[in-house]
Amino acid sequence: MTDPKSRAAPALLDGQVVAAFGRSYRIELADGTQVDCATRGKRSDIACGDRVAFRRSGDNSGIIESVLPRTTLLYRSDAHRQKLIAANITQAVVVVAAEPSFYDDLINRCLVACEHGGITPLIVLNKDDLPQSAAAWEALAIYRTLGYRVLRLCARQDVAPLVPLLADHTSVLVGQSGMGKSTLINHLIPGTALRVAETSAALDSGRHTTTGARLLHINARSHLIDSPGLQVFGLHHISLDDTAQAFVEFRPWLGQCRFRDCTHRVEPDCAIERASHEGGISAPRLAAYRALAEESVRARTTRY
Ligand SMILES: Nc1nc2c(ncn2[C@@H]2O[C@H](COP(=O)(O)OP(=O)(O)O)[C@@H](O)[C@H]2O)c(=O)[nH]1
Ligand SMILES: [Mg+2]
Ligand SMILES: [Zn+2]
Repeated sequence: MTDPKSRAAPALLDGQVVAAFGRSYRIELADGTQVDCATRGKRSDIACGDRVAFRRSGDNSGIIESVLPRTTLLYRSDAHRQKLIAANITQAVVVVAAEPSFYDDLINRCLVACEHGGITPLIVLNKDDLPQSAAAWEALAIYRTLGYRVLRLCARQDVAPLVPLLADHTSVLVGQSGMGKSTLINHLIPGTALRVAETSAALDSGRHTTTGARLLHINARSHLIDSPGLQVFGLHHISLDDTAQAFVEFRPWLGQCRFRDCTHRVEPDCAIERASHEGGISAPRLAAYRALAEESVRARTTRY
């Protein structure tokens, strides 16, 4: 007699995605065992950091059956698709450097994504050994004024200033390629040996590096996710209202415009516009909001 149970599907197991490369995922179980998993069909809405239920299909392989509810999700989207960056993170470390030069646009987008997603942002100016760093630090004053934490350090020499800020967090490192994210991780978690300095040829041609995201353990309670370099950060999934809310210095004035559905771009008697004239909102931040608002309005009037 065959035991009916021997033909039953393998047990459902819980694990966390610790590496996401295309549609391949490495899942870690609570005991530290790792299993390489695929998804059913063309499902690709799984991010590094996700907790999943999976079944083994072989010694070291498995199939993901479902994604467990997330506490947070950091993702970007353009008109056509969304790209998950990391899940279940509590903090996003936005890494910038004086060389190659960084874009305020990307910082603002990261801040909006964090505010919207309930993720604590932290800005790190890396490569503080470079002479151009002093000017870069000044350029970041605007974010310090808003109350964001901004740290300066030299990943190659000393990552100690960052260590206490990572305690008890699952942090994702985000930023343009070449800012030193992999260098930071290699120094924070010795033995990691992430590839440093992806070839600039790949960057120049505008292609994304194919490297996926990886989750690494600093200790039992603190974890880091290295994400591939971000050159673009579309926020099509965030509504106009939510975008305005995500600009923290707008909050005291929201709801005081003449029109209830004011988009703070062109409308008369706009409280945000007034606040910018009176100095409560800086010109670059208002411009950053308006650029995002234009994109949002365009995305909603173009249907596909
Ligand atoms: N001068 C200087 N260069 C650094 C520092 N940290 C990283 N780099 C260099 O910046 C380049 C990009 O580093 P990488 O870690 O690959 O950046 P990622 O693309 O953000 O992961 C490499 O050539 C690193 O050696 C630093 O603190 N000072
Ligand atoms: Mg890297
Ligand atoms: Zn307004």
